Amino acid sequence: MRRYGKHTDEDDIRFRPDRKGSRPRTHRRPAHEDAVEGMVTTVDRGRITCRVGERPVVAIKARELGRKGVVVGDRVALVGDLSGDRDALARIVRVEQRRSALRRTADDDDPYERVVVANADQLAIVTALADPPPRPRLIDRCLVGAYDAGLEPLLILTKADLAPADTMLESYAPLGIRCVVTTALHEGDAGDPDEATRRVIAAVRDLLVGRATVLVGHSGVGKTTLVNGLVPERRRATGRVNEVTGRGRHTTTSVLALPLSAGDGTPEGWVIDTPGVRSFGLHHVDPSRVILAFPDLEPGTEGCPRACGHDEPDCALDEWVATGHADPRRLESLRRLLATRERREGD
Ligand SMILES: Nc1nc2c(ncn2[C@@H]2O[C@H](COP(=O)(O)OP(=O)(O)O)[C@@H](O)[C@H]2O)c(=O)[nH]1
Ligand SMILES: [Mg+2]
Ligand SMILES: [Zn+2]
Repeated sequence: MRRYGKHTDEDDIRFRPDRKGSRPRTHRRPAHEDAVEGMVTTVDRGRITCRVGERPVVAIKARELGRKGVVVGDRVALVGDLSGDRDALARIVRVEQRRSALRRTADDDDPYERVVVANADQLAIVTALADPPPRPRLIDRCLVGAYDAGLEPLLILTKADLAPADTMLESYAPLGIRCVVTTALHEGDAGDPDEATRRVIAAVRDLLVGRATVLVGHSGVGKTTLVNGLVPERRRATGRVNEVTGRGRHTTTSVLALPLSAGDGTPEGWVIDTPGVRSFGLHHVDPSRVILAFPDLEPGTEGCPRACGHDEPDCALDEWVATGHADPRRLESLRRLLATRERREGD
């Protein structure tokens, strides 16, 4: 199968960490009974930062992991120096089985797919209403990517202070995606946010609590600004970066997971900032998985010819909606999403 052909790294995980004492082990592996669990929050070349309890711990992959990839969101087992002190270095001895994997290829012709984030629950597609203008095709492609990865999509429309959200909201209504509109957020807002900002942030936060959410979207749409509003500790860190670089703008260069704190240090979910994407390659997507996101249409595909692309004259879905089984706008949306795989970004 194509999707696992080249990169088998995440399929050779042999055991799970639960049920202490009764876990099956391979003979080759050391036991690492004292290993502690952590979650990968960022990867900078070979250095992997994990959150262990409330501490960030820097680690490298143990040799025994071989070429297995470690990405943000991975649950790992660590040994070694877990103090989190400067210069302390831990080793990752195990990567647990992934619950989900958000994949993308650079473009549709590129068979090399990378896992961007592991174990996320939700994909937040962040789109500015203006500056930069919305790019519906990119949104559609991200939606297909989310459905394929089994992540629940969420649409975040930013910069409503610059343009109205109505048209965008209408166009995505048939898909039944949850949407939230944010307005007048500003990067580097010093001090306490005003009441209006607090309300906007609280509305977004409500949709993120209890889950791990990846933010994707074109550069400049306001992802990092939003993350900073959600995770105030991050805003302070960003401020320091700006002082060092002397730049007015902080540009995100790598994937970074931040805990949505409950105030007492326990994470109430994760928000994962990513660098801007210009495209979202869908080389790996199987249309039959996209249809699973349309439970109202899916049963109608039973009458389809084999390997139906659902855009051909004898597709059974036309009949399905004509006989009132589903809203025709839903079929239109499905077809638009499926067609987005064939068209190039920016067409
Ligand atoms: N007018 C307006 N500008 C915003 C808003 N949110 C973010 N911005 C600005 O948009 C620019 C890009 O924001 P940034 O968070 O770095 O975008 P990212 O590349 O998606 O992370 C910054 O100059 C922000 O101040 C908003 O709600 N309204
Ligand atoms: Mg950013
Ligand atoms: Zn069909």
